[in-house]
Amino acid sequence: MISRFKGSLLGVAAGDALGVPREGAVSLGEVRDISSRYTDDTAMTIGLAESLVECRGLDEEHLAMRFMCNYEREPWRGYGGGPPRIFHLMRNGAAWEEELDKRLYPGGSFGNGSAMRVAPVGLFYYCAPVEELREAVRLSSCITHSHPLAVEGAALEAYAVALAVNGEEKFLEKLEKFVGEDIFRSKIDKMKELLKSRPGKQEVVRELGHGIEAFNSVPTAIFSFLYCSSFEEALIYAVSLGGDADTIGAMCGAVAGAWWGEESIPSRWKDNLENRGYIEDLAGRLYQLVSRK
Ligand code: AR6
Ligand code: MG
Repeated sequence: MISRFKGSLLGVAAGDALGVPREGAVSLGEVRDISSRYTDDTAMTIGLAESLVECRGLDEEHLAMRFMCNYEREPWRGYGGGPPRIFHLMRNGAAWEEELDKRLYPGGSFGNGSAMRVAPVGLFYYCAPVEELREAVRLSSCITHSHPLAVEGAALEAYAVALAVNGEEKFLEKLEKFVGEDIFRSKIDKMKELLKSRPGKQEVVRELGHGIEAFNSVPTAIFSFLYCSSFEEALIYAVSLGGDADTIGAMCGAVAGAWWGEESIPSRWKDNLENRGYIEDLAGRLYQLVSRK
């Protein structure tokens, strides 16, 4: 179990660092080696894990402050458009509870920024009732992403991580029962069709998307995990789809690492991962907390 926890968080960092050189790519090329730095996906995943460990559960206010402080320490991590503006508003006195993303986007942000960081919630709530997991995801998302489609994308990603930690054989069936919003439901239907054939990458991108929106990236990341038969293959595949490659890689890595465990991560990646020791330590502390619950 501890290997699955470590695999998931290291998986985020590996997918993120593998995808960096492919971010925004329209071609369907492959990369096989990770870059020396991870980006906001991993930085925010670390923030969420730190807050869960320190508060022994989800504390929105603590989490909002942790996100803000971690951003201020490393603003160069390649954050999306919204979150830095939200952290500036908070620093200047705006209340984090106000769903500040609604000031930036009508109805709030449906970017994938709350799904990309959510793996620690899936780990922490992996054997809790699904409603508890859903609620914790909602709280973690709304600080920067309050649009229902961002919340749903993050919930789907967290649940996928939880299912993977459990080694759930009825993975896709359970995901189907869990999903709420129509756009995600139709993507899961498409995913099932694609899994029956050997689709070209163009077709996968056309059907599932590879964009920055939660609904155009979370299903793609989960599909990449289901379509491939090892951690390494899944990550190389996810990132080869281009578009928001680092985030699709990170979200695929969270699930694939939880499924195949830490040992499945190639050592040429693990050995080059920035802050590997710290990330592993956080995963270990998260595991200790959960196993004592
Ligand atoms: N209406 C129209 N466009 C929207 C809306 C909306 N309601 N919400 C989001 N977008 P943001 P993130 C579009 O700014 O989700 C980093 O590179 C809009 O184009 O909330 O944290 C990470 O690695 C907006 O700019 O940021 C991830 O790849 C975009 O979605 C990514 O950024 C992102 O939403 C995460 O970004
Ligand atoms: Mg990205």
